[in-house]
Amino acid sequence: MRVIYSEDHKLRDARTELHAGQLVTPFEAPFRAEWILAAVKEAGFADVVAPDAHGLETARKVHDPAYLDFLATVWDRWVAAGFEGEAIANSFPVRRTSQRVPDNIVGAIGHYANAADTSITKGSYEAAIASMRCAITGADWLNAGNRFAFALCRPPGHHAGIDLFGGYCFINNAGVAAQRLIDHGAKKVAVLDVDFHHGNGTQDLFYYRGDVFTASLHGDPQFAFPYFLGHADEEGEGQGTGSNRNYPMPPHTSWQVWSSALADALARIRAFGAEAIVVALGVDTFERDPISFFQLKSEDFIRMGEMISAAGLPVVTCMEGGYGVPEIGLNVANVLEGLEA
Ligand code: Q9C
Ligand code: ZN
Repeated sequence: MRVIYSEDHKLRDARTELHAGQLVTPFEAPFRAEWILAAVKEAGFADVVAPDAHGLETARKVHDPAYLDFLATVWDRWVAAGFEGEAIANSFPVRRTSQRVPDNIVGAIGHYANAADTSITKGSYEAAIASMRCAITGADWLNAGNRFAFALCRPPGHHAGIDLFGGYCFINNAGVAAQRLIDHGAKKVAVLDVDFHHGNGTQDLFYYRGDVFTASLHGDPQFAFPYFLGHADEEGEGQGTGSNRNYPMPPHTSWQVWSSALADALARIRAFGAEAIVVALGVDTFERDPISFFQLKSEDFIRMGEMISAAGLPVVTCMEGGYGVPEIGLNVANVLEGLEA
């Protein structure tokens, strides 16, 4: 298992998250990657490397280039407008409104936001680029003929859509990794999203494409973020018809129920003919995650890795969510151990 990690994740260190009507210290914070890295090393995964210095070529194939330009410049534009706080979207193009991009930075940030929970700060873009580079470097480890890589991505990516940020995500790292595998000759790949939250961004990237199968296991959007996508009847459209599968599950879902959804997703990934799996790994399915409502226990994450491994395909795992509690590190290490078992 090669592990790819960049210190530059620390450049993403916001002071504020709009949560429950207050500006709180963000759940998605630098300690997460530090705890995960320490636990992964402690578990014996010692092959830790820095990512290669990739540009935006791959990201431009899954994101709107104008959106990537926005991410690169939003902080400077916010500061130039004279604002002193962190950049938070508060006005949105919703039903029956124009979808043109406003010149004003407050309008532009609303246009590109799918939630107001993700304050943009100095360094957020640079950290998102470093995170994306981890994912690409992980994909390239598979392209070189290896079976397993773990991209310790931070900030996470699976809520970032074609031209949308939010849910703590800016660039869709798992989506970029999938594109990288395709660009290096894979005809079909799968993104398997086991984060507690629906992978709405990844679904958006590939919804009309037949070369990337997307499956997401998550809290039912009737009860959980991202609320507006993730239902079981979203199956892909056009060329992508049948290439998206959602497994929404209710509060208190335990391993017994969750793992049967995983088995179904893995069977469909095999039937699709995927040559590799990109796992969007959130460990916010853990029973004591502070913002989620599933009941997985630490030992369940070993079984999760074993089940994914039994599909027999190369796997690049990209870090997504998992918050607050010390067990996030152990739970990630357990997935990696299960994969290699
Ligand atoms: N303020 C990931 O796990 N906010 N993102 C929900 C807490 C959004 C989670 C309520 C949660 C996003 C990558
Ligand atoms: Zn999550």
